[in-house]
Amino acid sequence: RLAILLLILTLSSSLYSQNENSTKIDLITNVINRNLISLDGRWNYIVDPYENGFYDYRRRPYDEIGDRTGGFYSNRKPADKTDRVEYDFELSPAMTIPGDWNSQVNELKLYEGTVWFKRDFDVKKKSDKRYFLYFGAVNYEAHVYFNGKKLGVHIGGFTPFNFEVTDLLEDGENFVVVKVDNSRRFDGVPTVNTDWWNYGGITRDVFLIETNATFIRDCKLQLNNNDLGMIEGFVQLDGAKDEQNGTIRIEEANINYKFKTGSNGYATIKIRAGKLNLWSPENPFLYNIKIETETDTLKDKIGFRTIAVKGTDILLNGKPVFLRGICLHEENPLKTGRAYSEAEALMLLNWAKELNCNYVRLAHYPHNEYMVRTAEKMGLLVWEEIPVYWTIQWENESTFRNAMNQLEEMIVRDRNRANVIIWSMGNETPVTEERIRFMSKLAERARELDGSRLISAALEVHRKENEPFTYMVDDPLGKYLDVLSFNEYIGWYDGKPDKCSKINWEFGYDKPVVISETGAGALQGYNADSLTVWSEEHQAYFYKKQLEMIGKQKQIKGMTPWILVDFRSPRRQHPVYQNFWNRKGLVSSSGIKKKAYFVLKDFYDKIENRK
Ligand code: GCB
Repeated sequence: RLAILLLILTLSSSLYSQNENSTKIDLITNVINRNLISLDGRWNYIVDPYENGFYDYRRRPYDEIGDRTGGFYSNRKPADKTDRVEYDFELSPAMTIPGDWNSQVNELKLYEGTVWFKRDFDVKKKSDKRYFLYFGAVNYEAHVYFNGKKLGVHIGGFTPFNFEVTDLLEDGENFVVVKVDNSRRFDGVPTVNTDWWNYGGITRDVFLIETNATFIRDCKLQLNNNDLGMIEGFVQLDGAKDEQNGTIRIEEANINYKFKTGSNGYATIKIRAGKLNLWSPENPFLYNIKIETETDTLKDKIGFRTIAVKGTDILLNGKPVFLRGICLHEENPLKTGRAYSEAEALMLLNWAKELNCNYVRLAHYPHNEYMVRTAEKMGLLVWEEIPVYWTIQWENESTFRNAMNQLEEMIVRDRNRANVIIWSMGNETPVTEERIRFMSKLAERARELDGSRLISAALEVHRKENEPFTYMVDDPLGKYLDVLSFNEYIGWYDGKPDKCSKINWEFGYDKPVVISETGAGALQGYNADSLTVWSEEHQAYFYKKQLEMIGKQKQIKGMTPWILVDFRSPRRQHPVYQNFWNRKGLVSSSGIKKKAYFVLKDFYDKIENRK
């Protein structure tokens, strides 16, 4: 018995370490401009609430003990009529990927747990190429298997990841199996309590990326904030031929820059450019960039601008800017599900544009890449955030690593986007020592990965002692931030709208202030007087009082009221006014603009014309 136990232990530990040393590599960026085989489409799925396809009856993971008969990862078929297999992907239903399961399958509307997905595909394998399996996002934990072998695990529902599959790929038929688990966890990021729908599934594009043996995996090209004529960054190769000569061509700027990568495949880039056509909301100009090395060519469209803080001003290309913004979730209210496509990004962002916004806060997690790129083309500045939301386990080391990983994947994916100006470390987190340590370390890492953008976080306000109408923002985390942001709901969660007229503000830092949230709920089509909550008139009145207050504060350099569109949330249970919808949208769940939309638009029009 001891021998058997030892055998199991060695087997499982060696297989376990194989998983740990999975082939997951650093993120491939700019994927839409690469050679792609799309794996979007219909995927078969098996709902597995007891994780029967993952654990045996002693709760041992099949993929760790190397048992291919029970584990769904092997996608086994009966060998003959005497062979018993208790699952079958092909005979199981299918759903569309990308796509969350809650909005596609009625019985799964509130489901939280494990669902297995499988997709077959054919490929003509080229012997001189490399292949990577890329996921735009899977919420929340993904175990990924390729032709029956485990590639690894990814945790975090809103950022991309990839695995190399060159050696596992067959010329001809292949299959991918993914175990997706969207159970909420106390140690998760976010944790168990959020005010949004926990859409599960493979919620963004899946690609097989074909690259050359040595390829350009990543690059960064952005303007130096202190020097309008200096483009800086790096090029990173991946592959055996790491020392190469390369060129960066930027045709519209007459740039033809030569570089050499070193023995780590890395080259530092410093391009002295002439006068550039700078990106701004009024002129969202993108240059055509072409990077060529001896073994690869990669294109992108990149805009150049500077973003900085001076005293209490935010300077875009050296000039003070007021951020006329709005918050949004990554949700399409019309189909009621996660948004993942360019068309959906366009629909949502158009509502922001018509509101006369020059800025959006992508709350509360990294949105899909189409959202960021579409905003960039439309001239919308962007705040991006990781889901460090409300009450994270601040002292838990693995929770911290999880948050860090999500931060890194977000920044690495988007650090070439000119419109992204603020990285947010989180939302409405409590003022404690542990949380300061946690979040200041994130801020430090964000600066390391991308020193060219501003760092912020949505903080909270508190009342000054013995002064009921003096509100302060002096969170010690503010010390680590470039922009002081906070959420306030005076007139909704806190008193009636006319309370706004009495408030004095004290900001503990001499920094630009951008209100990251304020808002009130209203059911579109419900009309009453301005004191009746849930009516459109009440929401419009709330905005009127808020904007009067905000308009007087000189230190406020922008705002993103909560929120552009009504969104689904299990926390919103009033049977008449809510029905699982947070109704703070300025646009309703059926796409109709509420009265308050026009109050805010009017305010933004005036601010724009003030200049
Ligand atoms: C907040 C949260 C946001 C909520 C909102 C609300 O402060 O940051 O996620 O949805 O309030 O509607 O209460």
